[in-house]
Amino acid sequence: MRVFSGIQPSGDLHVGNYLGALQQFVRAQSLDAFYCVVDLHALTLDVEPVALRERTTELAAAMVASGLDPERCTLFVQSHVSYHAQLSWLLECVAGYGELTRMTQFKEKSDRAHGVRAGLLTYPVLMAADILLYDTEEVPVGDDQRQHLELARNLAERFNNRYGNTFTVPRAVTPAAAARVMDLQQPTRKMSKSVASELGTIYLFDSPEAIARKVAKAVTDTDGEMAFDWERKPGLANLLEMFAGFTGEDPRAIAARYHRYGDLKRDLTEAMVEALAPIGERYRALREDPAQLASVLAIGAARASSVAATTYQRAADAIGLTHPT
Ligand code: AQP
Repeated sequence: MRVFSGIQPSGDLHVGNYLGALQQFVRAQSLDAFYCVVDLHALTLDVEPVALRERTTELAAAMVASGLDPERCTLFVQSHVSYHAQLSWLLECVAGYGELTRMTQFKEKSDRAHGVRAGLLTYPVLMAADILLYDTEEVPVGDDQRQHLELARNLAERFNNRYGNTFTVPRAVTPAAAARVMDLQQPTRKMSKSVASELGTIYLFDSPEAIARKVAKAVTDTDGEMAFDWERKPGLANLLEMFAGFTGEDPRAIAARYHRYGDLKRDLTEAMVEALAPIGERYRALREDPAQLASVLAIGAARASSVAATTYQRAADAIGLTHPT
């Protein structure tokens, strides 16, 4: 099964990224899985060059620390493989302006940005190129990326219909629990890297004390009824889903075991700390050997390039581009 997915170096990783994406990446890793630090995507928002470089390395280290084994899967940085930007242009000439302006993430992020960059509008097309370059069948993602996956499918089908069978049509795979982790202070808003919400976001490398404090202060409700109900009790449902994401249990079964919110919060903190502490330790060790990480990424880029070159050439030929002779 060919698998591809990526994460933007747009800020510190949080438990939403871990449960929605990273944990799935680790489960799906094989010699046929490609995982990518999508640094070009991070340029759609305001970011300092020094910070982008630093975050790119940090994110690659965090992906390895979370359990990705570069011997068992291909891990690389998007901009190290030039075919991503090249295929993106071909697909931009297949995508419609209207369908891009209708993307929910574009609407939300352009409302927040000061001066909207054209890349913010076209980045779902680059994401489609990322995926289609690897003849991807499955894309493990959080629920917020479903709409972008639908666009990738539509572009693949449109291209195939117009220019002949070129791309595999991919499908999104989301986890059973915690596919959309919400902000702990505003449980109707997605936990996000690029929106500052200190108390509402649990970062992958938060200390056990910080995790305990944030979970203890998480907004719930006042009736004290223990029930898994996103409509009536979004704060509690969010905690139960996170608990389920970390333990593999069903959120309803967890709710049935508890009577008091405080007990649930205490045990959720324990489950999180138990899962995240070893990741933090591995991360700190990896950061001490930047040369080793750079070599892993160079091997990954070479492997990814050889696959991407074939697909790109197929697409370029199909659309009518010529070769130098
Ligand atoms: N809150 C979340 N719950 C579950 N999954 C989530 N993901 C992101 N937020 C949550 C998943 O993490 C992966 C990383 O995607 P990305 O780096 O492209 O960022 P994003 O989807 O735009 O979300 P972020 O982390 O909040 O970043 P910003 O703030 O930069 O937009 C994806 O698989 C995503 O679904």
